[in-house]
Amino acid sequence: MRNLLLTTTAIVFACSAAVPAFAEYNDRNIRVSNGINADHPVGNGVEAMQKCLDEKSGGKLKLTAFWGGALGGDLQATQALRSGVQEAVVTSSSPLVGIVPALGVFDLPFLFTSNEEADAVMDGEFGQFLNEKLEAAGLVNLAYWENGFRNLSNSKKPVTKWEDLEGMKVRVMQNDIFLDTFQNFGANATPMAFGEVFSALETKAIDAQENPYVTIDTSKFYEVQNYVSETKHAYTPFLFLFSKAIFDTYTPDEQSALRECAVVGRDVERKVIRELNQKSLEKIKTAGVEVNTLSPEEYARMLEKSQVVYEKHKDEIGADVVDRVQSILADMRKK
Ligand code: TF8
Repeated sequence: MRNLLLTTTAIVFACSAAVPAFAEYNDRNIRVSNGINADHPVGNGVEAMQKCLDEKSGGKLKLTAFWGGALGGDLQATQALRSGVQEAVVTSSSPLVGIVPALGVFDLPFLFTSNEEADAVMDGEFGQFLNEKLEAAGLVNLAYWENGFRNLSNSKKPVTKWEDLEGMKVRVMQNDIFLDTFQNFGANATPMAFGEVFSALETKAIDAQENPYVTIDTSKFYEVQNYVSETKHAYTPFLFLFSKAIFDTYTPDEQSALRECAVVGRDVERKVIRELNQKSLEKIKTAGVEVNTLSPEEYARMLEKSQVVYEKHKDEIGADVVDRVQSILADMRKK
């Protein structure tokens, strides 16, 4: 009898050493809020992320998405994460500079010149470096998704050079770098939460706003704007943020499933948004909006004109942060 007991114990021990402990998943309802609408590619990303979570957790980790700012704007939702009352948000980095000043690096005008540069910076050690700053502020960034290169729309006239912005009432995000960028071009820049933009354009309280083609399409700005100028003056990322207070209560399996699946969602979202970009542009044109690009000369003049914005904001972003991204980009451009 005693021998049998010993043998059984030995077998149990042997098994537990060889087989990893059973993955541990609890039922979790994860609210993810967004300012954009469900037909934006973030919707495809969330769907892909859910599929991945279903496979890993056997349906226990559930995302519930809220669109169109239903749980508040980017900043409000992010504060709800920090105080642990909401799980997740897909937000632009720009409204969060009051929380993590280093994020302002992405607001610097004309920083990135291609998707490849943006992806390499976000997905590499620089993105990780910023993630550590976010964590210290109570925010776990699961992955960088794409918002994209921003273009200017307005109801007044084609913008082909920075001087055309003189006196134009342009809505900017609640962010001093964007404010200065447009003021520096002579515009009358007005910070405003995203949720108010459509009606402000419709009532002509403002003339202009700037966002990627896909947002101009899915948020229906093209219905209340006459001109779009492809300025590509900034590439702003989306962050898939999780409340650190809540994340810390999850099991290691749940945490790694969320991290891995956010990357799966990211890849789908980026693929869809890059395909949609061209279709959104066609849709905007078909709706009767006049679209123009900038000549290389005028693009260079805008870039040149914007250098003061770099100087003015470098210290508040963190000189080390700005130098670091610029040296990564310089290395990439050499190749
Ligand atoms: C902006 C941003 C927004 C996004 C969206 C609310 O212009 O680009 O479009 O953050 O998710 O405020």
